[in-house]
Amino acid sequence: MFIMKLIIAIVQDEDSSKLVSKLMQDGFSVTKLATTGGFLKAGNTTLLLGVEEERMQDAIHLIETVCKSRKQITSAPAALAGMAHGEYTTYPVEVTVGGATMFILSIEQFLKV
Ligand code: 2BA
Repeated sequence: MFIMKLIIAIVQDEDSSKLVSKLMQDGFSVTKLATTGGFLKAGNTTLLLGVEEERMQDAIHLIETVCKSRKQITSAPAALAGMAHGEYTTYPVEVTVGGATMFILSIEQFLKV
């Protein structure tokens, strides 16, 4: 019986098509979810990959290769003194985007019925 892992990978939308294509080419099964980051409040992509343990490092390496980390200026909300309750302005902040945030879980059971 195969030991399987679940990789939950949060990636940038612009990296997702290329990444899914490469994963599929390499024989991985992928589910792609449209998600939203809590900080930037912008769309990102969450991929679910159920992989055999022995292929897990291959999948992680592919994700690392395709998803490049880069800096981005964005605006963050800020409440200033004198503004009415619920009113916000924004200020520019530099954030690192790209790369991938991965959670790796052990799969207790993998069933297709
Ligand atoms: P967001 O929450 O939109 O965050 C986008 C990027 O903004 C983050 O990149 C990080 O560089 C920056 N950032 C996030 N929170 C911040 C804060 N409080 N102050 C300053 N900068 C902040 P990543 O760390 O690469 O995360 C990319 C996306 O991955 C996140 O989008 C979120 O959707 C997800 N994510 C990251 N860590 C997570 C976690 N521990 N649990 C669940 N989702 C996570």
